[in-house]
This record gives sequence, structure tokens and C-alpha cells, in this order.
Amino acid sequence: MKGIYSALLASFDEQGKINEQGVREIVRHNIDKMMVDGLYVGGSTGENFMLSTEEKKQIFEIAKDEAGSEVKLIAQVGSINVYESIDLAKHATALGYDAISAVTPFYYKFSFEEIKDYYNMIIDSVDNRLIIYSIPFLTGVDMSVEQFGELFENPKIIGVKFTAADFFLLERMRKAYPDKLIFAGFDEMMLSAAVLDVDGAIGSTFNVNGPRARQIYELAKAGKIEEAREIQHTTNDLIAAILDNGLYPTIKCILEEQGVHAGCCRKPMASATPEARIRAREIYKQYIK
Ligand code: HMN
Repeated sequence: MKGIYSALLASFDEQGKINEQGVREIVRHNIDKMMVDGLYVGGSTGENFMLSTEEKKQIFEIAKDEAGSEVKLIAQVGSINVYESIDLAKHATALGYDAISAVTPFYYKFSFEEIKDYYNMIIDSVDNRLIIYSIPFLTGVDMSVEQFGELFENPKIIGVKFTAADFFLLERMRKAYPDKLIFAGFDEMMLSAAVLDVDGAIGSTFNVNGPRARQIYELAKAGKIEEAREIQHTTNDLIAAILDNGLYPTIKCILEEQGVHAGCCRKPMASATPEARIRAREIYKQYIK
């Protein structure tokens, strides 16, 4: 399961309906052009938390149908409705997903015991493996090295997607759990995470910057830090420009520039304004074309 995974974008039409062809094109672009090792389906980047259960299942189905066994597939099934998570975990497992992942339950201030119960309920319902999705800046859920260790006691919980800038915690986790998979979640910090020997990375910007992401990762792993740093600098010029212009809408516009029908965002998330679209075209020409 190691390697570079795109956090898959979803495509919607102007009414907010899933654009199946668009999703297929995004999958193909990631496999054929971005040359990723896998896809993380139904994450933040997939606008997942704004979708109905049926729509989440539909995205899992389309992605699997298009990707087949060409790359590894991880299905993000987390929801504060744990029964929905279980339903989605079963669906993704039946479709043949290589692993499932679940965001820490958010909104309410769940105790660690409740979080642990949530993960065990989800993974014990399926014959599959689970990757914890930790993203404290969006969920407000911070876990300690010891708490991750308690979750890892379940052998079916095989790793974590670590979307945080806490490199002290990342280093402690690497040392404590050498056999668990740690995926870096912040694309702009990939070099630092790779130096700490993560097992891969999962990111939104890999949908348009996959080859550079791989270069940073592989150069850093090979100890070629200066070369990796140069590419991280260029990558971060691109990421800073994308963030400044609106993260997902801009990535979608950049894909549209390449003939990939990434479409609109799902309301209440706004799609790119005409000005943002023009700026996205400039970003594409400056950093990607
Ligand atoms: C997902 O769940 O879709 C991604 O794995 C999340 C991923 O960590 C991204 N985080 C968010 O979008 C919140 C990053 O790729 C991020 O977009 C990128 O580093 C730019 O900040």
C-alpha cells in the first residue's frame, strides 16, 4: 500500500449532481498522466462530507469501475454517523477496495474511548484493513502517540493518514510504530515528511502535480535533499498560488484546462468565479503546462 496517492476530486454539474464521465476522466488523468500509485476516494478533496450515502457509494463504484486493479484504492468512509460508515465500509469492501479509511469523528467532542469504539466498530464489520484519517485542523481532534498506539492494537488498523504540521509527533510515531503505514497529508510539507521516512503521501494537489510530488518523495528517500528541496520550492509556489485562489475550485479549473471535466463544486462549496478561472489558467500556464 506504500506510495503516492491522489486524493480524488469529484465532478459535479451546475445542479450539484455527480458527473459520472467527469469522475471517470479524473481517475484516468491520475492514472495515465499523474502516474500515481493509488487513489484516496471520498476524502475531503472528494467533497465527501456534503454527499448523501447513495452518492458516496456511487463515487466508490465509478472510481473502482474506471481504475479496476491498475492502482491501489482506499475508500474514505468516515462519518459521525458510524452506521453510515459501516454501510460504506461494507460497500467499498464488496467492490474490492484495497483498504478503507475513516476520518476521526468530528463536531461533538468525543472522548478517546468513543473514538476507539468508532474505529473498532467500523473495521470489525468488514474483512478489510483501515487507515486512520487524522486531520486535526479541520476536525479539532488531536491524538497522542500513545492513543494512536491503542488504536493500532487492532491489527486490522494498519496505518494513518497524517495531515498535520506536527513533525515532533510524526517523528515519535515513526519511531514507535515502524510497522504501521504513515502517509503524509500536507503536500506542501512532503519533503520534511519524507525525510522522517513516511511510507507515502495522499494529497489533493497530486491531481495536477503528481510527477513533481513523486520526484520530491523519491529524491528525499534517496537522500538527495538539495534536489528534492528545489522541486518542493517550485511545488510550493504552485500550491501557494492554488491556495490563494481557492483550493478545490482551482485544481478543478486546472484540470479543465487539460480537457478533464472536473466540473463544479458541490454547494455550499462555491465553484470558481470568472476571475478565479482566469487566474487558474495563468497558474496552469506558469507551473504545469
Ligand atoms: C483528502 O482527504 O482529500 C486529502 O487526503 C486531504 C489532503 O491531506 C489535503 N488536505 C485538504 O485538502 C484539507 C492536502 O492535499 C491539501 O489540500 C494540500 O496539502 C494543500 O494544503
